[in-house]
Amino acid sequence: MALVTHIRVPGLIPLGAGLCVCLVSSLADPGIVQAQQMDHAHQQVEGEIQVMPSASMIMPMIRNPMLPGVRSARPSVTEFLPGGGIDPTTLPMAGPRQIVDLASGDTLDLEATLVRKKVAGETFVMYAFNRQIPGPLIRVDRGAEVHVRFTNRIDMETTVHWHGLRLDNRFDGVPGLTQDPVQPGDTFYYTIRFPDAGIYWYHPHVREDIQQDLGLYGNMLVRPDRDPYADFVHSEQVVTLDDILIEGKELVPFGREAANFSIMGRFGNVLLVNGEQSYDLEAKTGEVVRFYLTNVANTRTFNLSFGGAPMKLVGADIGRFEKEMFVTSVAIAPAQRYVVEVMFENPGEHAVVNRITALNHMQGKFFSAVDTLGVVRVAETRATPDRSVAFRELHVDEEVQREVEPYRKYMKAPVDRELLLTVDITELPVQVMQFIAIDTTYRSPVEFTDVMSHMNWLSTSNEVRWILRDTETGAENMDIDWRFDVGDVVKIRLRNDPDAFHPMNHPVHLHGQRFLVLSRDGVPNENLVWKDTALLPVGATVDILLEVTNPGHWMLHCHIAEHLEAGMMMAFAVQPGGKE
Ligand SMILES: [Cu+2]
Repeated sequence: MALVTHIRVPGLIPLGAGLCVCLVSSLADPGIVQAQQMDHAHQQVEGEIQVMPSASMIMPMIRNPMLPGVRSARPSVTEFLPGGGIDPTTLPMAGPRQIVDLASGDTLDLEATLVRKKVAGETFVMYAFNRQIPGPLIRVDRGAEVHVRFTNRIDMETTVHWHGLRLDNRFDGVPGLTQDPVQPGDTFYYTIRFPDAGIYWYHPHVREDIQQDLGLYGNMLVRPDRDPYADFVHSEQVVTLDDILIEGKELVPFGREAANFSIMGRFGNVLLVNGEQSYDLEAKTGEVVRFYLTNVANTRTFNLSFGGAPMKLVGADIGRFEKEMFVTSVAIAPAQRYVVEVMFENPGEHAVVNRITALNHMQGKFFSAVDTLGVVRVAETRATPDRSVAFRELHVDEEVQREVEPYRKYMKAPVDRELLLTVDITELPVQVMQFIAIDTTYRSPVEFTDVMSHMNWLSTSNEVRWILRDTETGAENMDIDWRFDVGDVVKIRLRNDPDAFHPMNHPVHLHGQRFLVLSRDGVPNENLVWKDTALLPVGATVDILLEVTNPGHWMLHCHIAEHLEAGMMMAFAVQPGGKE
């Protein structure tokens, strides 16, 4: 049975400097940055492209405001950093991620603990699963069912959410919906199953703005039954993308009672790959590396490339694309996963970069910026066997095509439900409110960085309420009452209100099921892939098709940690035994 067909392409898409994010992103994710909107940004960039060496140079000082009249303003929350009252020198240093291969029926002991970790020359108290940042990489075969004996040894209550898995509802890790939070010292037994091959991740579902940001995240790699693509690559790398916010010699404190940085989310100024400030990979000439990429950052969307090495986009959140595509870079919003294959044709150093278009809200100017995340050092030695012929082919996954075929007819079907994504902001200092009002004149489809850090820092979930609104009933967030039956296919329209007081992109995540992105702004998606997180740029309308397969009570929420804390979530109920 031939699952893979081959399309020979005459040459690779030319790769050059000065790429615009619009091309890249529209290729990378049907639910991502809208091309026409990015054109606006692009025009403004022309003639004033700046290359900046680091994220920290883009971000102004947070607690040293430029805006007159608000210099003494502070967030309406008390400050929180972990490990209060503990002598940090008694804490173990976090180590690198270990690989754990689990067979069906196995049990993993997982512990969330306080650790110390050195970042940018300073040592901070952070959190870790099994003293590792990222947490253990769990590798299983598709169809496996494993147990996790989870113990909470941090100074906050917590849970573990198994992101992207269609598992039993009671193990989904959502406090107040599927379980009680796990108190410090307590243990919770999770049973997790893996019906779909792909790259997944786990993280707490309590105060993600703190716990996930400080190291509580790890990947799960689910092997397919049979991998017709295994012979197309030489090696595989599982990579997390993250950032952390340091000012002076300390982490910028979090809000104890509620999250700070509620408007745009907490952007870090030090970028982290697999928990480290610099990523180093050795490769051979001609080596084809498959990268499993996960964005674990609170709010930052990355736009990644590998020093001009040709890159093929092959998979996303839950499995493979129908068709492989050559891309110049891949844009990844928080919680999203992408799988890319990169061929390192030439010896030498290839910089791993995050190339973004940013908006200076103070000046209303768009600019380009490039951050280096690490380097791939390609040795003169040639990789064997030669995989260059297979790499230049674009493969079609007939299994995925067969699976999504019945859903194509919904492209033109009427919309069943609609959510408007918007915001309500009150009671910030008047100067800040005025600034935000003016600032909204300049809209960035995707905020790739934070150039209004001080005002962002001041905003907490006491003043900012991010909203999902059911446009039919007017109900908002947890007041929305959606009920489905197993077997339903639901077309949901997501509209990101461009006229909100401060519009922002939102990665919308749905628990326990999978969906297809059918169209963006009315343009049908010709290359479907199963997903659990779709990025909604400002002003975008994205139609998703929810395949309802898994009974229980499930969350739909924005995966910007601070937007979630500021209310941007709802739950929906799925009754078992419905239509098939
Ligand atoms: Cu959001």
